[in-house]
Amino acid sequence: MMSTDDKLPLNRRQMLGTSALAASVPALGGLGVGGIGLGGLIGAPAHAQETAGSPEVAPGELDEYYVFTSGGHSGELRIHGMPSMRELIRIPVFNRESATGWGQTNESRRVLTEGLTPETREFLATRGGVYLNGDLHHPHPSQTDGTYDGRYIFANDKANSRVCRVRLDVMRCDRIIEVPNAQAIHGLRVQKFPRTGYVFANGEDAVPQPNDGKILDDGSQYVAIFSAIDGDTMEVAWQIEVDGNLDNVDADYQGKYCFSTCYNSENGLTLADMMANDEDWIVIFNIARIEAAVAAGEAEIRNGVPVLDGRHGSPFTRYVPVANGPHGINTAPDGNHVVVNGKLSPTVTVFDVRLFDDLFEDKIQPRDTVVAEPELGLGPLHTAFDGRGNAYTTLFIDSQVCKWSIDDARRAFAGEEVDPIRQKLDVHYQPGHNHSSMGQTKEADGKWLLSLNKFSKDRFLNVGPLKPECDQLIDISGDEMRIVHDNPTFAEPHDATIVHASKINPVSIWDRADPFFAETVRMAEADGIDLMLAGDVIRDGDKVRVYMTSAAPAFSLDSFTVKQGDEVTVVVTNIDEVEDLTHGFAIVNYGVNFEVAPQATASVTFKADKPGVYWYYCSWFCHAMHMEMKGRMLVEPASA
Ligand code: K7E
Ligand code: CUA
Repeated sequence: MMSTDDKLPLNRRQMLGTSALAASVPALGGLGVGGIGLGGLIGAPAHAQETAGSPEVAPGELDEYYVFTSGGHSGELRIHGMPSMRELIRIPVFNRESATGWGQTNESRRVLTEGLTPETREFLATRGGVYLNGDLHHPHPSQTDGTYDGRYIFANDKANSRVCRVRLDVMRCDRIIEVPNAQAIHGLRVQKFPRTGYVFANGEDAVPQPNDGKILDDGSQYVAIFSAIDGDTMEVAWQIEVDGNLDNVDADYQGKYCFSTCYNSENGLTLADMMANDEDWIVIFNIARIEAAVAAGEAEIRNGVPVLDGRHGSPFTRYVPVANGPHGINTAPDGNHVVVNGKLSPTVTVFDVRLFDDLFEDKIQPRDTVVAEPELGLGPLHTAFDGRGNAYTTLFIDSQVCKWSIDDARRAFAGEEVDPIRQKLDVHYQPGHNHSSMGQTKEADGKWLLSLNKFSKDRFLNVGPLKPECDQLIDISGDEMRIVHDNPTFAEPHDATIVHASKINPVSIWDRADPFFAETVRMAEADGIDLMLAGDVIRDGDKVRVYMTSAAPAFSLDSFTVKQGDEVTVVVTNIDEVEDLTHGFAIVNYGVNFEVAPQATASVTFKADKPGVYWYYCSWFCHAMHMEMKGRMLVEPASA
């Protein structure tokens, strides 16, 4: 077998080497706790701190921040409270979820299917109609003028090339679209200014265009696609073809540029090929030029989407070389600096967005936009900011967070004798993303840092071969970083957004006019049913619609009768108006369960193909008589 090292330039091997990356995985313990000696900077101060940060939130007290955490290949979105790090709720998105019926109710299936391409719908027809998996990495709330506006949160699905939108008023996903032409939507960030606006989404993997059956075993004929999705309509506004591939993305605070990392400028199809070159690049997108070209009709319409060619030489893009294998890309809250994390290089590369105008006018060379390139340690993946000029970069291989000064890094780059590194702190273990409170907005407040560590190893009771990840809360309010809390998380938070609670204002009771179940309300109206008073069975050929209300502790129907072979739709409306009084509807041995929150309507459609008596019951504990909240579905045999 060919060693990848043989293909790497010597300097890259010395800096890190693929062997070091590979070796780090089995050798985590050795690299994790002690760290690699670097000038006495390593290690959390063991003594008590004078700084204020405590993770304790007393019983009955509320957290100061919402943390929107990705569920990775669990496919869901989660909300934690910070600083307690208590898990508050899970919002199903790309997954199938048992407690809420996500993926089973008609309302959720509408969300899961209506944004799919016709080809995908056909593909799923024999697979239950919906995807059962997803890989949600990057949850990012909508912004207005550089800070959160409380409307939506957007996220990617790497596994099935989708982008979702979750409403922050009801904390429910209301729209999922499949992004055509692109494959494996990975990096996702939102337009910060003037508002969101665009949701920027990277198609990580290059494929033949169109991907209609030609294999083309030469990667140079594959093309990766960058997409801008309109966050209001959830339609793809435009796409642009790039050279190489696309990993992570971020946007500026001026509304002019967004930028992505590329770790496979080689268009390689194997690990060795992807790492072959000494350098990869970031690609910068000029939003105004792209919009003008789309408006002028210069784009090719491909699968319904305007697509422009942004490969080398295009007026829409600029490619800036950086060391091999960059990963995260993060805009600082100062509005000017963009940090590209080296991954395979121990450096991060800092760009100044104020130089991008000159770059696009060809007044300067691509590398002239680099203003700093500090060497921080092994495996820099992502960077967060405190709003006081400091950056915090995760070092995957060193199992550390490195705090450094952007200003000092600039001075060092300009030739001054100054060390930009302020502190290195061991984390446990192998951090990916990290996040600071409000740190992806111009309101970064520098209080908390969350390190999302990929391995927990010995930090928790052993639960067998499959172990949780480990999220660590770090107080960054003082001069020194200090770990104050560990919490395990299930597979696999990649990314998170920490939002001050004042920005988020969810409702407690559904509005009866909510569009989420409007289609079901329309169906009832067509049947002449008032859902708030319903207790009806409507037969329409072999389709049967069963309408009932739930009010603790009873459904309005004690039983209903259908015939074997009928297509049955059960519609439940929760007429309780009490906060937190959610009911559920489960049919025993029929594989049905869903949740109906106060004033909501939810429905499910299934084939009544088994005759007999089947009890249905309320599955969300709602009342002292919750156990008695039930009834019978009577399925008469077809022969009767
Ligand atoms: Cu670094 Cu998908 Cu954001 Cu994971 S990516 S770590
Ligand atoms: Cu209604 Cu339990």
